[in-house]
Amino acid sequence: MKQPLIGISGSHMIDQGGPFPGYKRSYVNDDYVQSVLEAGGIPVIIPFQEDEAVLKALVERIDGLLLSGGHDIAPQFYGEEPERGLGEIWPERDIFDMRLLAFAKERNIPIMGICRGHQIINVAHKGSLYQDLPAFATIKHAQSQTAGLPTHSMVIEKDSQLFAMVGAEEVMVNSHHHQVVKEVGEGLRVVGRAKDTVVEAMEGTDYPYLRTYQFHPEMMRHTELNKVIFEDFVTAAK
Ligand SMILES: [Mn+2]
Repeated sequence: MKQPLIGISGSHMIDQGGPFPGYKRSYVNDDYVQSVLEAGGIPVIIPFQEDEAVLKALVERIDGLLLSGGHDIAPQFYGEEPERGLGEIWPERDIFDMRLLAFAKERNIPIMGICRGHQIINVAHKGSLYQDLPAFATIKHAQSQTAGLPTHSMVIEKDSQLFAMVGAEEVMVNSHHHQVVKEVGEGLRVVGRAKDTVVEAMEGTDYPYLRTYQFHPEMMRHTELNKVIFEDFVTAAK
């Protein structure tokens, strides 16, 4: 069967030193690329840019969309003022990701969101976020060590697609976030939570394939969880 083309939303990196300080580069973390490859897909980086017609034409050529991690979401997109704990924002990328999401949904292609991607999908579905870890989040969600190391548990809803994939009610995940889903967006349901109730995974309820993860399965390469999540997504995109 044809290998599906998986578009991965890109970010910018600004050179801090070297021959071109301040120079802008388009990129995604290599773990996204490798995880898609290992699952049998053909990864393609979708560079950040603001031409809507080009984005639409690009999404018409892919078989699945992966919204990747990055900056905090600008709170203006869910009707809030910035709070002190908000991190760096990039509203133009929020718009870029929301356009990719809208064009992908027009085509009914499989969509997966990771970390910031999970959050932007919630906001695009009229949900909201805690701008910084709320008081009830007592588990360490910014693990500040080895990116792929699973450090906290996630409890999975038994009637979910995630449970069907993982085959267990509990699994260990890594954690690199300080924003958290607050109100769950329309057409989404929570299917995985940390034991402090922080939302770690969601699924679309009225869309063929929409999965979101607050943790970073792409960084957990060589784990069974990485394999099942990416194989499920790439297979759905075939
Ligand atoms: Mn977490």
